[in-house]
Amino acid sequence: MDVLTNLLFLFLLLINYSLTQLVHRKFEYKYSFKPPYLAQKDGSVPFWEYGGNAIAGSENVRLAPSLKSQKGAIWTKQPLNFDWWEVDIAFRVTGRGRIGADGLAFWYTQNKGSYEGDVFGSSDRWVGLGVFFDSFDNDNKHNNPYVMAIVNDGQQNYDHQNDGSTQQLAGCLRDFRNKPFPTRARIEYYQNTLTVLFHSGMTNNDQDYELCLRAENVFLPKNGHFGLSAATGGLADDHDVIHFLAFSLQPPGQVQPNQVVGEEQQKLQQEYQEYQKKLELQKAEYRKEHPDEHKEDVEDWYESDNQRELRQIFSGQQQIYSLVRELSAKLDEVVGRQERTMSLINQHGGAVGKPAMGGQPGGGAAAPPSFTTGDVVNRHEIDALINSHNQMLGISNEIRQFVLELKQRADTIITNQARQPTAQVQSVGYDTQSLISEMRDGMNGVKVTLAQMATNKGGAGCPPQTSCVSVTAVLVVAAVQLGIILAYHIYRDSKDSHSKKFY
Ligand SMILES: [Ca+2]
Ligand SMILES: [Ca+2]
Repeated sequence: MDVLTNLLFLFLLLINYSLTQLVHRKFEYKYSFKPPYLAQKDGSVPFWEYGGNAIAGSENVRLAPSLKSQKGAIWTKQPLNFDWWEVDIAFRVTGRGRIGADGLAFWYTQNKGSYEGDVFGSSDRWVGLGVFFDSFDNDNKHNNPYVMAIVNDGQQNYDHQNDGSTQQLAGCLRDFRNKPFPTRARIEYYQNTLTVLFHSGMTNNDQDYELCLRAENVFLPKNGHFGLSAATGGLADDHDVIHFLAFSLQPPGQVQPNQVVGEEQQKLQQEYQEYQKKLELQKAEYRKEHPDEHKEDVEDWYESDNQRELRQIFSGQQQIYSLVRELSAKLDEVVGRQERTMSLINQHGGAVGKPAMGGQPGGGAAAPPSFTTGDVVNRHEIDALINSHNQMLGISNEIRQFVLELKQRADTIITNQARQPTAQVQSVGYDTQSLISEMRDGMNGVKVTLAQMATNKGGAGCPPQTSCVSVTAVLVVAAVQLGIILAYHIYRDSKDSHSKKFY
C-alpha cells in the first residue's frame, strides 16, 4: 500500500508540475504588424490606426521622423480579448546627433491615447501601463537612454522634469540608439507580473535578451488597447518600429475546447486565403507598373569592396564578442574555484590547528576525510588554478592578436577610403610634375656645364689626348636619356593603373 500511495503522490506532483509549466501561447495577428507588406497600398495598417506625424511603409512604421517637434502614434482598433499577453517590439532609434530626443513608448491602456499627446507623442493621465524608451536626459543626471515602466491610474501627470523617475515601477539603463541591428523589447504581463526583457541590437541572435525589469502585483485594466508612440523635441531621431508581435498567454486548463479552435481555424484559414489572393493581385499590379524594378534587384546581389570588408570586420567583432563572453564564463569558473580553494585552505587550517592545540582529533572537526593530507590536495588545486590562469592568458593573447589584426585592416580601409575618390588622378599628376621638375633641373645642370665648358674652351681648350664631344652630341644623348626615363615612367604608371583596376 505504501508503494501505491507513493506512486499516486508522485503522479499528482507530476500533473501539478506540468500544469504550472505549460502556458498556452498563441500568436494574435489582429494585434500585430510585421514586414513585408506591413502597410497596404493605401497606406493603412490592417487592424491598426495611426496618426500625427506617423507614416507607415511596407517595411516599418515611422512613428516620428528626425525633424524638430514631431509626434506620432499607432493604436490597435479593437480592445484586447485576452487577459495575459506578451509582445515583442523590434525598433530602431537612429539619428546623427551624439544625443537624441525624445524617445518611444509602448502603451497598454484602457482607451486609445492621443496621436499628438504630451507624453512621448501620446496622452498624459493614462489608465494602464506605459513602457518608455527615453533618449533625452531632462533631469541632467546622465542616466539616459533609459527604459522604464510606469503604471498610471489616470490621476498623475507624467513627471517630465525628473524623467519619470519619481513614478517608475522599475527601469534599466540601456542604450538603444544607432545599433547595427534592430533593438528589441519583450514585454510580458502574466498573472499580474510584468517582465521587460531587452535586446541591445548588437547581434541578430534571438537568444540575446536580457532582463531589464520585473515587477509583481501589477494590476492593469482588462480589455485595453496596445499602442506605440514617439516624439522628437529640439533634437530629433527617426523612431521606426519594424515589428510588433502580440501573443496571448493562457494558463493551462483554460484553453478553449478543440471544436471552437477548429471553427476558428477554418475562419482564419479563409481570411488568410483572401489576404493571400489580395497580395498576389497587388504584387502582379506592382510588377506591371514597375517593369524596371527587377534589374535593380540583380544589383542588390553584389557588394562593394568596402561593404565586404565592413561585413568581415563586423563578423570579426562578433567573434570577439563571443570569445569575451566565453572568457567571462571561464573567469567566473576560476573565481569560483579560487573561492572553493580558499575555503578548503581555511577549513584545513582550522582542522590542523585544532589537533595541534588540543591533541584530540575527534570531536566535531568539519574537514572532509579526503582532505586530511592537506598539502597534496592544496597543491593540486593550486596547480589547476595556475593552469586555468595560463589558459586564460593564452586566450586573451589570441584575442589581442585578433583585435590588432582587425585594427590594422580597419586602418587600411580608412586610408583607402580617404584616398580613393582622388587617389589615382593625384598620384599621376604628382609623378608627372616631379618628373618635369627633375627634367628642368637636369636641363639646368646641362646648361651650367655647357657654359663652364665654353669658358674653359676659350682659355685652355681640349687636352690633346681626350677627344672633345660636341655640344650637339651631349644634347642628343641627354634627350635620349630623358626620353627613356619618360617612357619608363609612363610604362610604370600604366602598369600600376592596370593592376589597380583588377584589384
Ligand atoms: Ca526624458
Ligand atoms: Ca535622466
